[in-house]
Formats: sequence, C-alpha cells, structure tokens
Amino acid sequence: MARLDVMETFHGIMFPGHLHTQDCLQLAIRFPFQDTDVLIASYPKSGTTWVQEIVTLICSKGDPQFSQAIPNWTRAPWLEQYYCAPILEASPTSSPRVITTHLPHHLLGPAFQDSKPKVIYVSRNPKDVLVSYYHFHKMANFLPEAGTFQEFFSNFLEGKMCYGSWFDHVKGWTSQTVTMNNLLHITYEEMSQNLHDAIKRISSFLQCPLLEEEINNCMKHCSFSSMRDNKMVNYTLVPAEIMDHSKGSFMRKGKTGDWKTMFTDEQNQHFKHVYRTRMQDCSLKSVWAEQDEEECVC
Ligand code: PPS
Repeated sequence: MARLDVMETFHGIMFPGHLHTQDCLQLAIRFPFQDTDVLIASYPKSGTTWVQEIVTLICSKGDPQFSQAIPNWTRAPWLEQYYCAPILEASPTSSPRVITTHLPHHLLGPAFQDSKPKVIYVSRNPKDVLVSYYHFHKMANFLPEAGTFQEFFSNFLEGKMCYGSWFDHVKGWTSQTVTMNNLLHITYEEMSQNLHDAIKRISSFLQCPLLEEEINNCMKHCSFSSMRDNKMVNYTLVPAEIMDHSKGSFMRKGKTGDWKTMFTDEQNQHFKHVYRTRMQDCSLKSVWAEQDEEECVC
C-alpha cells in the first residue's frame, strides 16, 4: 500500500493514507480487547518506540533476542494501521499481545467497555514533541510537507496535525487516570531521568516483577545507543521512498529540552501562552518543568 500523498480524515482527524484506511480505522475503534492485552498509547514522537522496546524487554526478562529479531511494528503493531489485524491473528496466544495506538481517547475509549487491557500512556514535553515531529515530517514521505518551522509551529498549536491536537490527546488520555485503574501514565522525561525506576514501575504495573540483573539488562538494551543500532527498531528497514534516511534519522537525538535549539524567545512566549490557556482545566499543567531553566513549560 503506497498512497503516500493520501490523507484520510476520520472523525475530523487527519491520518496518513499510507497506513490507514477508513475501514481499518473503523475496525480499530471497535477492537475487541482482551484483559490480558497491553496497550501502549501516545501522541506521536512522545516515546512510543522506547516504551515498545521496554515492554518487549520486560516480557522477555531483559533478554534482547526477540527485540533484535522482530521489527517493533510486528511485535507491537499499531491498532489503527491496516496491517494490524493479520499480525494479531498470527501472534502466539500464550504471551500478552502488545498493541500500540496513536488514537485519541475519545475515539478509542468506547472499545474498553467490555474489557480491561493494561494501558500505558506515554507523554512528553510538547515543545520537544513539536521539534521531533517537525524533523520526522522532513524524512517521512507519508506525512504532509513540514513547511517552515514557523508554519509547523503554528499548525501544531492549532492541532492541524496528523493524529490531531497534542492538547486534546494528552488531556483525553490522562484525565482517565482518575477512573481507569488499568492505566499507567509515564513521561519521556521520567524515562530519561531514571530509566531504572521507569522500568521497575512499568514491570510492576504489568505484574511482571524483574530481578535487579534483569532490569539492568533491559536498561542496556533500551538505551538510546542500543536502539539506534538495532535495525528492528531504528526504522532503517523501511524503504527510502517511504522514509528518506538521507534527510534524517528516526532515532534522532533522544534528548530532553532539544526545543531550545529551535524555538525563538517569541515562539517560546507564544507557546507558553497557548499551553496555559489550553491546559488550564488539566492537572498536568506543570509536569514538564524545565530543570535547567528552573522554569515550567506553562
Ligand atoms: S513515533 O513515530 O510516534 O513512533 O515516535 P516515538 O517513538 O513516539 O518518538 C520518537 C522519539 O523518541 C526518541 N527515542 C528515544 N529517546 C531516548 N532514548 C531512547 N531509547 C529512545 N528511543 C526513541 C527518538 O529519538 C525520537 O525523539 P527525537 O527528539 O526526535 O530524537
């Protein structure tokens, strides 16, 4: 399926036609989850692939054999992408199914009515999401043209992005932590600051406790450098006409605070203003404190 120039609009949200059809999006929002499923949910560029790797490694007690042999999109397929159903049909029934999604909660929530999969929601400082997404648009030929950074910046704040608005996505999923005891919210920043504790938190949520040595093995194999060199996760297996590897790397920098290399002071002030306004009804307002500036994103 090429459809590199096609965009599908579903419930008012744009999805790349290369990976999504109206039919597979419809199927996704009615997906019959099982209580044993593990669902990784995120807005793009928030640390999705990192959590896929962590969950794979936790399930194999730190042994990298599986994560180094099977591409991440096969071991943790995106629910809304057209190839998901056949992959899940072929997957073994003994281990938990690991499924990924970028769908917003308001679209996927109804699918949880009859089941309680374990949901891990990963979020990231939106300024770093914006910068990472901007660079990804330059290499991913299935996404619209990035335009100038200023144009991309404005589109991001207005929610004119594939997979919709960052604000709606994060508010929609994290507001569920109050009622859904099967939802773990973790941030990219927590994983960056203390990967050991993040792995421990995820493994205990998955009820898969690990020995110290197993945690250390997980840490080793999901470090930025290990993942950058693992072709099952660094997207170099994707042909150049789909991802132009001469224009960038999927495993780009893997840092927190990289927005500072791109944002002007004016953009930063504008971002903070929009963030404050859009997040005023959200308790997450001050999660992304900028340690080096001792300044809060809001
Ligand atoms: S996607 O396209 O939505 O699946 O992208 P996603 O995986 O959510 O986000 C990609 C960014 O995550 C970074 N990344 C990591 N950072 C630190 N450590 C590890 N192990 C790691 N794995 C992935 C990746 O580099 C992208 O961020 P940027 O800022 O672009 O480098």
